[in-house]
Amino acid sequence: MLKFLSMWKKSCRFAKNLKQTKKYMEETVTTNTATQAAIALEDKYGAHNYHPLPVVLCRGEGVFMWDVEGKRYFDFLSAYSAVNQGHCHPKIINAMIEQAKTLTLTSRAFYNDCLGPYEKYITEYFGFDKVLPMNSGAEADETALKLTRKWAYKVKGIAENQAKIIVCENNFHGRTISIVSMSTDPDARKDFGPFTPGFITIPYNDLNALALALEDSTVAGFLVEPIQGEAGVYVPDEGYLKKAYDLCKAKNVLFIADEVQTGIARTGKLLCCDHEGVKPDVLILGKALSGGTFPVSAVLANDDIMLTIKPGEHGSTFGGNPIAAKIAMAALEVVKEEKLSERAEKMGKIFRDELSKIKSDMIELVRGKGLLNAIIIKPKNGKEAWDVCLKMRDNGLLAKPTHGHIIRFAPPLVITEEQIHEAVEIIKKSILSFE
Ligand code: IF1
Repeated sequence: MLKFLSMWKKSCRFAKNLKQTKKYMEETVTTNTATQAAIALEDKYGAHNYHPLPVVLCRGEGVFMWDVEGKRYFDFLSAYSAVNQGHCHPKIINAMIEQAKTLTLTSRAFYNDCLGPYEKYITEYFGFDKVLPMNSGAEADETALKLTRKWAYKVKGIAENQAKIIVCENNFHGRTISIVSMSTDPDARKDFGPFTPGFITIPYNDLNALALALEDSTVAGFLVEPIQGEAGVYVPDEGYLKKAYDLCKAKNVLFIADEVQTGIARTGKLLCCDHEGVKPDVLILGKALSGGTFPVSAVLANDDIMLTIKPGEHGSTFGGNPIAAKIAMAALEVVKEEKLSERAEKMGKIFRDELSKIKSDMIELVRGKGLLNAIIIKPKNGKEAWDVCLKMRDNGLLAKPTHGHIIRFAPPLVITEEQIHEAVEIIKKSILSFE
């Protein structure tokens, strides 16, 4: 019986895959063989852990990307906010090339002449005593969790193995086992258990729930995204972050901000927490720290927290490598030199204003901050967010749906006002084509 059930499940999955493959074929039927060949190759040799929009890109510059057929697109995803400084920013690429020719990796078994200057630069830039360099966002989140636990035992005095960290429903912090242990998304968790204990989950944007959870004296930290990205650019109420921070302070609990997606000018301030004058105890950065050129992430904190981790207790082969150090400095310089926070703030306002002028009942809601925005799509005549994204692709703009009915719009922050208007015209034309 069990065997039959498992065979049945397998055949269902097979049917679902077939259906998806058929959908791919239909989606790509109008495109040429170079596109089809590239997609077929990934399909055959790559794990099927993504469902990309059928477009094969081969070049990027500023706000644009080009596909293998020579067609140009506005990039309205920016690799999930990694490419804030624009594709292939010359200053960042130059820093990368120069360092790549000189010294790439020493490991942290030795000192190198790039890491110190970078550590000085980034800590002064964000106003913290210390930085711990890692590579991916998930690793930086993991680092923040370990750091918070260490602080709980060494400083706060919580009994061994008892420390808890409060997290929010619908969070997204990455893909590792401990991070999916914090997740409430069934796709992220299902069949990946057993999970890491020590997390308390509360609803996002709910101060009462936070206050209640903070009554537990074994709580060491509160980990929060200032805007929930994966949840569909869910912006909390004004004042939420500040009040949450104050509640944490009153209970000697660390306020840990995951600014991997919201940080580095994306939302119209250097950090999203800056909108409410909150300085996190632990700050997590990734993505745009390299301008989308290299995996570079970081955790920042002051000495009382950071120095609880001792030599040998944490690290990574590539974290703080010379190329990453040079790239990150260049990427952060670009943010200042090109006033990207101010740009994101100004362009974001124009973008949301223009979007809300589109008269279509398919647009249920426009929301966001700076240039991290989303629209909620109400399906019409069986057409949903995915179809809108395909249409926008045909019209020269790339964006990706999330949760089936939300489309995220996050162009590189170097976008000009004229380009915003041009992009909105494409979005408008695409949505109105379903009327
Ligand atoms: C994927 C979403 C965005 C993040 C926050 C940590 C990480 C991320 C707040 C981990 C990563 C990504 C990863 C990407 C999809 C994506 C995403 F849709 F899933 F939510 F951006 F909106 N903290 N976000 O958003 O960073 O380890 O990936 O470097 O395909 O998983 P990472």
